[in-house]
Amino acid sequence: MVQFNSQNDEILIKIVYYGPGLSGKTTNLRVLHRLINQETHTELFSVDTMEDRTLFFDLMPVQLPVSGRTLKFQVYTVPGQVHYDSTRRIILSGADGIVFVADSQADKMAENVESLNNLHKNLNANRLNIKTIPMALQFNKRDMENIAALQLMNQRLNFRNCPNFPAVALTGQGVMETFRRVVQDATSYLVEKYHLIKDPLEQERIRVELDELLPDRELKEPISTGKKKKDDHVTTLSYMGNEGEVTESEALEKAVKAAEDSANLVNEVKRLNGELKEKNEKLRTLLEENRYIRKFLESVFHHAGLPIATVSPRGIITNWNKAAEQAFGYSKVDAKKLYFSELVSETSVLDLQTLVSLVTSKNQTLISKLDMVTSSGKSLHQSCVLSPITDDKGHVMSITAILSPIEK
Ligand SMILES: Nc1nc2c(ncn2[C@@H]2O[C@H](COP(=O)(O)OP(=O)(O)OP(=O)(O)O)[C@@H](O)[C@H]2O)c(=O)[nH]1
Ligand SMILES: [Mg+2]
Repeated sequence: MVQFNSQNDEILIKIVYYGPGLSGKTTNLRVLHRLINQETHTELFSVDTMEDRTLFFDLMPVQLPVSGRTLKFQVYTVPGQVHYDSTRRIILSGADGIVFVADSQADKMAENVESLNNLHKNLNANRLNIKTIPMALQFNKRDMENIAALQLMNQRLNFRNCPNFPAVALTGQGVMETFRRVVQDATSYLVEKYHLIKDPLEQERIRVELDELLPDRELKEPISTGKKKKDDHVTTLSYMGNEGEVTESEALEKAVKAAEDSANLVNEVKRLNGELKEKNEKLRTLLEENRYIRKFLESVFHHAGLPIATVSPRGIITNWNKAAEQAFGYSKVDAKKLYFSELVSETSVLDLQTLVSLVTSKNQTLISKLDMVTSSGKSLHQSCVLSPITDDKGHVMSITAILSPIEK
């Protein structure tokens, strides 16, 4: 189902894990989820299972940034149980790459062969060709007793010389190798088929980058068996219908689409969360800088050699520095109970009112001489610089008065 989005250089590729029941398909995805999740924070979705068996499918979106593009892989498993054939057929639709997970136990050979035939039939039903579709074989459960020799497995199952990997999915062995190979093969197949990238050097770069993005890694601890989904943070999509409805093609198609949509949505939300975190970080830095600037200005204000007051548009003193305390004899607390005009002698009050209304209406700095009085009634002749402090819209919020003594 390869899809391109030329606007943001996205290529969407669908990989399907196929194979008989209990061969280890879901286990492969759970391992990949743990190994890949560290960088890409993808989610693994599972549609509710009966006794841990896949009822619908598991879905894991993997997003890899490669050579300035985004390669988005939707990785699915099908249910292996024989009677879920229509589910398998629908999930195979539009597949760009297949991993066939075979069970290595000798007595499972017949089931492997049957499942491979079933894959052939369902690919045909989707107009896909088992002889050409990019495909890897995984011979899983190599840790078990009574397993078939690899040579025999190849003879019986590897009908077209596919790349093949022995694996113990439970411990992670062989899981990444298989996935990397099918990702590489599906990507190059699509790149060539649709002439997505013409430059062979860039094609080679993509191969190298994909290898780097999907390196071999040890699983820190083996995947647990039994009731497992809890410890791996798998998002379980519950299925509420009954058996009859499950096999309805339409219902299945809708479910596949809905799961894809919700998987993409979850990833988008994660991305947005990441962006939000970054913005919060920037905001925190800005606030910190702001706090620093504020402290600096406060210190300049309080320790300035000249008396400085800030005055509200109604004329009440709102701030009062140390030099003002010394010159006028009012503490900061007392000064903040006064109108600025109360510090001005009767002869200058009218001058002050005119000055304040001019500063406020014209939004300008003005200088004037004022006769002022201290708390003890002593006259002070002051030069007064009145400047407006405005908000973002240019409205005057406050006025600063910087005073300096002058000879009369
Ligand atoms: N010993 C051993 N057990 C494994 C290995 N891989 C998977 N299993 C176990 O095999 C059982 C089935 O594994 P799943 O991954 O659920 O198999 P599946 O192919 O998804 O099965 P369905 O969903 O029913 O088709 C689980 O109990 C796994 O723990 C392995 O490499 N070795
Ligand atoms: Mg399964």
